[in-house]
Amino acid sequence: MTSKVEMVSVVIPTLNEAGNILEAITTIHKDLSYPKEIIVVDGNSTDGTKEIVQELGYCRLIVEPRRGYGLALRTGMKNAKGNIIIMVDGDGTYEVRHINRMIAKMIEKDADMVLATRMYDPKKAMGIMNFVGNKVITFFFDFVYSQFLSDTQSGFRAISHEAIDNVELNEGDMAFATEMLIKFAKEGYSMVEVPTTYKARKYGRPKLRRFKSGIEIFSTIFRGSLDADTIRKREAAWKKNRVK
Ligand SMILES: Nc1nc2c(ncn2[C@@H]2O[C@H](COP(=O)(O)OP(=O)(O)O)[C@@H](O)[C@H]2O)c(=O)[nH]1
Ligand SMILES: [Mg+2]
Repeated sequence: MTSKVEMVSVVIPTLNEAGNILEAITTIHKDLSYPKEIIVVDGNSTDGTKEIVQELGYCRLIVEPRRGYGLALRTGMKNAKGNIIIMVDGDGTYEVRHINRMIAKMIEKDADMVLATRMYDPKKAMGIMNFVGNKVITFFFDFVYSQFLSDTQSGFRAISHEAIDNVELNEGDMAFATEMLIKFAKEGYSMVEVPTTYKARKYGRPKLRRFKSGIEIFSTIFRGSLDADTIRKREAAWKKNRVK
């Protein structure tokens, strides 16, 4: 439940995003209309990302030399002071202006998490492989945990700090985003989506290794489904649908 905004902590993981990070941060700084802090968790980039962030003066830079998207976000979230945490990539692919609308939705729905879904983007900037992989993962996740999300792999989320502190997150890489959804679903936390647009990367290369991450994500979903409570809930949902 998130009924009011005290402060928003924007956590941005970066690994060699020198050509992308400035626009993302300056847009957030200018557009986000709540008290805020911007935390960049950098994986010791070698292309000048850290220097760009430092020069701005108003961002907090944390260097997390250990590899992994999940580890970077976990470190950033541990250091966040706001009651609402925004996680968003520093690669310029997400429309960061939409943070305001995500927070508005969070308050309106009293939600624990708002995800920005890219599935209604008319421009369809997501590559076909990522789109299909995401759809399959999302279908599987929704089925197992009785949810109705359309984009489980969205890395753009507004999250209640209290809720995130209440779940244990262990994944170090891309499966972190899915582990978070699983733990939230199990706690009965509410997750809603708002549509956003998606842009192709202008600079640098994605760090996503599709095959490795795909295996890790499926294994996270599968392992998470093995406890008695999740099986019982799945059975109940299945029976309810069958009666209809
Ligand atoms: N600190 C840190 N950031 C990372 C690491 N891997 C990826 N990132 C950042 O996490 C975000 C998402 O990664 P990206 O390569 O765009 O993955 P994709 O969007 O799934 O293709 C980007 O801002 C990356 O710079 C890492 O090991 N450490
Ligand atoms: Mg990306």
